[in-house]
Amino acid sequence: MAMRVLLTGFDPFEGAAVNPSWEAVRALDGWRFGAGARAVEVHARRMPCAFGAALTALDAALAQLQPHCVIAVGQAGGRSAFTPERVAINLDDGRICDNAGCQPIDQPVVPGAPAAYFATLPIKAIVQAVRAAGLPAEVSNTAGTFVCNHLFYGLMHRLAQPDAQRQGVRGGFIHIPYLPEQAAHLPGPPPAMALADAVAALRIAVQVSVAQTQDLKLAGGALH
Ligand code: PCA
Repeated sequence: MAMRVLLTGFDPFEGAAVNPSWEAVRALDGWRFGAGARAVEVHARRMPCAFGAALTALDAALAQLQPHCVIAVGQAGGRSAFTPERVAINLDDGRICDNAGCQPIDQPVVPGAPAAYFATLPIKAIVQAVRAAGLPAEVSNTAGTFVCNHLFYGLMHRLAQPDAQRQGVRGGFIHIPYLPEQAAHLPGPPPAMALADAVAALRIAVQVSVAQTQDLKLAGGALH
């Protein structure tokens, strides 16, 4: 029985034609590596960029695949690196409307649930391994307050429930930069990461996540 890894990416949003997160995770759909007890199979699923609907799609993917590890991925336009997120907060505060036209302001993702959850992926080990491959990576200490944080929080809340805990299911979220073809048409222009590089970094994140349950004690903080 192979270990199953669920990767999620998002629909394009804010008028964009593509979302690098879906382009990157779908490139790894069906990827298998390792053998015997160490066999791993990767499944990619596309999430709507909408509050609520994203968690409905996540629930369907979790129920169908029963994954051992979940890595959700989203676009963070303007970032210059592959950024595993440290913390999900119990807050929806949309700067813009989601794809369903909703813009919740200061609402909890899950009423009455904890203020925050930490990712349970080895985020510093991922950053170190991605850098060792020659690609820019750093820990991020905020996933924002839009649909990415919403999905990340919803995921970690589900994984904090006793059945997921008993099974040792781990999860987290990684934000990735714009694709060069997006940045080319934006004022600035903002930093970008080629799709092949995002896919290579994600491949490393999957391999490190299944191989390592303990994170490394490396500095990954920020002053502000
Ligand atoms: N990025 C947005 C939502 C979907 C995505 O790819 C975010 O960072 O919240």
